[in-house]
Amino acid sequence: MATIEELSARDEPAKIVEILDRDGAVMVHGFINDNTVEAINAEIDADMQAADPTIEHINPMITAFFGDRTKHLSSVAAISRTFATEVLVHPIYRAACDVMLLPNCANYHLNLAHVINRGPGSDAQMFHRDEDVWIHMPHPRPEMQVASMLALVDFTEDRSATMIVPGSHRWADRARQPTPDEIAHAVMPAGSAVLYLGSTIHAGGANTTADVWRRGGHVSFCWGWLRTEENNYLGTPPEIARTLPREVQEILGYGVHDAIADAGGYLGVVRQEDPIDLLADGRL
Ligand SMILES: O=C(O)CCC(=O)C(=O)O
Ligand SMILES: [Fe+2]
Repeated sequence: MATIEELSARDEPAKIVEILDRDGAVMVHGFINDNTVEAINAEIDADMQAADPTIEHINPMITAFFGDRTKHLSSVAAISRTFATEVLVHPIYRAACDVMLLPNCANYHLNLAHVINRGPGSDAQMFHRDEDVWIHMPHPRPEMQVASMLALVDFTEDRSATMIVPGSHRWADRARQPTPDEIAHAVMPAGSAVLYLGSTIHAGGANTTADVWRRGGHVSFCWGWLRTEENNYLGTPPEIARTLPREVQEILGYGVHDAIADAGGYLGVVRQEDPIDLLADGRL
């Protein structure tokens, strides 16, 4: 069976990013500490209890992708301040995005931040590449997305640990499907994270337990000039964004994307000004 290389959050970020680039995935133990895990879980608990797994029937595409036994929380930055301030701007995400994304943008931003709670009886998800949401981009293409699953409970094989196919980011044949021996299971304790690239094949695993849910933070970033999967300005509106630190506002996409050659112009202005400045002085 394939494996994902395991490092620690105390390792050199450059080493973590090197493995991510080489294998398309890397596991980082101790990505957040126990107190942070506990705080996030406490802050999202009420919303998670209230979430209805069958609500996804509203959008058949979502149900097909996640199944009907998964509870979702979207726009987690608007629900959990700890998640917003300690996860979204985590230095290891920054290190990975600096290397993988910055060559093609002036800055990167959050693509989405969900908590995915896969319930007992969930079937394994279909294998996919997260970057395929941008279907209009031809291949081959540079890496446009850094993604991750952050364990908010222990991830075990029978409890939907994410399945990842190391090396698949480099497969020339985009239609190739993984064989069982090419699939690794991201088994890891709460607080660890598995980082993977937008081009890496993966899927949520089956939950074969009788009664144990699997809470995982799905967090991804993309080029700052690319339309994001989740509308983060509406998901975390100015009323909430203005209470968050500037670097969180920036990662949510509130700042402008400054012009760089060949990779997007001066994007995201409001009344020709940087919305971050408008937020700071109360004009937004
Ligand atoms: O829940 C998981 O482990 C993976 C989820 C996933 O791949 C996705 O939402 O794109
Ligand atoms: Fe995915």
